[in-house]
Amino acid sequence: MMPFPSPAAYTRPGFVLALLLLGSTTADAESVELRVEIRGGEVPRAQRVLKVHHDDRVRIEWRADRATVIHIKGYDLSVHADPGKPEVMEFKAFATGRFPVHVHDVDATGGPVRHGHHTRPLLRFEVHPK
Ligand SMILES: [Cu+2]
Repeated sequence: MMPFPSPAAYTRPGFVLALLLLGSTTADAESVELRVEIRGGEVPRAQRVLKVHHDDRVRIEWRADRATVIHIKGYDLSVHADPGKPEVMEFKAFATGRFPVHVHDVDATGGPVRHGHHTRPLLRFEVHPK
């Protein structure tokens, strides 16, 4: 069972509650629901590492305050979130390791601008062995 953080633990001035962890234990893998809110291209410092376990079923809801492409490097997953339109990634944590998550601004065609990989990662997605 993943710990269920109290909302107060994640409250920071200027940020709405941005991360919610919901765990449900089964015999094998857990389902992990994460909710991440990006403001001004950042998440609060306390949320810059997302930890799950190998083979977990992961659902991440991304919210952003401007048009943003969110990209988990290594897993090669990306979504395009617009303000007021959260986007969801659902996948199995098939590979262990530490994966940077980048955000990209969106160009006129709606595609990602390349420069995102030259900036600091938004956060790191960690998949730990069981
Ligand atoms: Cu990227």
